[in-house]
Amino acid sequence: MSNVNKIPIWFMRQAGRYLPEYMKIRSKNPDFLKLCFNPKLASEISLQPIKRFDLDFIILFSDILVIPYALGQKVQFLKNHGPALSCINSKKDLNYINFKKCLDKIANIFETIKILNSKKGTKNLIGFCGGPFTVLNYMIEGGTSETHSKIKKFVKEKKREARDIIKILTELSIEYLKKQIESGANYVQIFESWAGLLEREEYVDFIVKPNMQISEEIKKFSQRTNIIHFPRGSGKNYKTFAEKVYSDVLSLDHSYPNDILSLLRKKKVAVQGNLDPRELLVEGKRVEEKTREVLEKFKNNNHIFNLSHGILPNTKISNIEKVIRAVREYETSK
Ligand code: 1CP
Repeated sequence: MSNVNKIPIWFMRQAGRYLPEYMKIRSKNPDFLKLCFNPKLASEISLQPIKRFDLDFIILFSDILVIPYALGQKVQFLKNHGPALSCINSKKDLNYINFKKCLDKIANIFETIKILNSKKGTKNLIGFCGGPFTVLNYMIEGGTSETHSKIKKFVKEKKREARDIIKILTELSIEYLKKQIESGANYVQIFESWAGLLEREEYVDFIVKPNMQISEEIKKFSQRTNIIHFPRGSGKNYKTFAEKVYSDVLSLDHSYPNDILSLLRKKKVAVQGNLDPRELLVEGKRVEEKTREVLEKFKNNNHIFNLSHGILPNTKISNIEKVIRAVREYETSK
């Protein structure tokens, strides 16, 4: 048995709509992007779940869609609808000049990180961006999509255009993460939430290669920064990803092949995950049992406890508390 001391815990989307203290600020700030660019409020929101639950990681309050905004695309968050982006079909539809100008547009985010860095104490501070393909997905779909038909068609029929935009997104994301690290983030997570849409050579071209480039450049820039990758829905491709892309931590959902755990041990990559967020909606003791199942599954790996995707808006706070208690009890029982 590995030496289970403290199992670090945080929750994807830990700052958000399930928290009344978030809703209080949100109700007075109807423009979501403006809220992301308000360092005082954004840092306060980032710290809300830490104050309530004493979690081990603070995550920057922002969104992956600030990158299309920085590139000049129109990005809005509509009430009860989610993101809405203006239509683009090629690199030419983005009238950006250079990366410096793009990052200047979202520079307030770095101020938020600086505030968090001054208040983080012994906690870790996570900066983040979307994976290039995931950001491209929203740029082409124009928002949330059930079928993802536009992006699938785009990568098949307009491969060159797709490659061109992915190249811009990859390079801009690298510069964006570097600035977050300079401002105080000691972890960065790359949310490749729609990795599962691609297979075979498209997975290699649009998921593996851009994420490899991000890891290489970030490690060159800062050895001590920990990189978390989350290629959600990768299924059997999780192994290809783990073999090719450098990670300090790999976040797993439920699609991963079992033999990845020994591969990650060999490569000294920690596992992050993977309680299903839907379990947090269920009453009773089930959530504690499910938490223990996750802890048992990963007990031989270095493990950061988390979910397999973000907290859902109607999650009960008491269930989050049950999960945290179950993790802490598990530690002391070892
Ligand atoms: O209405 C509201 O108050 C906004 C809800 C909300 C919040 C709280 C959105 C809209 N984004 C966020 C914050 C956010 N988003 C964070 C920081 C807070 C934290 O984690 O505690 C992070 C890391 C994200 C990342 C993000 N945004 C992802 C990747 C993770 C994932 O969920 O797969 C994606 C895909 C987005 C896009 C996005 N932002 C918001 C919505 C509704 C969506 C679309 C999601 C979808 O397509 O289903």
